[in-house]
Amino acid sequence: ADFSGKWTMKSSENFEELLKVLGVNVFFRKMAVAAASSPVVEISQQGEELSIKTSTSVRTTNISFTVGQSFSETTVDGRACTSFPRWETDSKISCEQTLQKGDGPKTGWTRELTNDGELILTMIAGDVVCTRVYQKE
Ligand code: RET
Ligand code: NA
Repeated sequence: ADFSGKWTMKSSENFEELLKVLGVNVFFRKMAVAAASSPVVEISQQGEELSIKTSTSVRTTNISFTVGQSFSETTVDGRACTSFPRWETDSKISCEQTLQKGDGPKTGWTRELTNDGELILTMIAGDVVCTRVYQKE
């Protein structure tokens, strides 16, 4: 699968609940929810290597990784973690995160390309699954 492209978000479920279970207070939660309502995601992929830039007005993240190799990133609430991405199917990457310091709910994400050409991002924390659907710009 090739995730490359510029993606805009079409729907989002449970993003605020995700931040809540991670312990983000209501003030920062509302700020984050507002900003995260119109993210732009740019992905470039060459084989097993992906670079993903996620931009919002208050926070932009850049990650680069090779599927099958661990890398450092941050959880959605901004804590340093070690991530291990792997192919769950040939069109879905599943990533487990381990906090570098302290503890908290178990976190991770998945990114999947659908047959309709959509990108589905899930972010997981404890029992909460946030699902965000993107389409190519
Ligand atoms: C934190 C907490 C501190 C205050 C703010 C935050 C903002 C987070 C944002 C996250 C966006 C994530 C996206 C993910 C994938 O689609 C770090 C929660 C303002 C804006 C767009
Ligand atoms: Na998003």
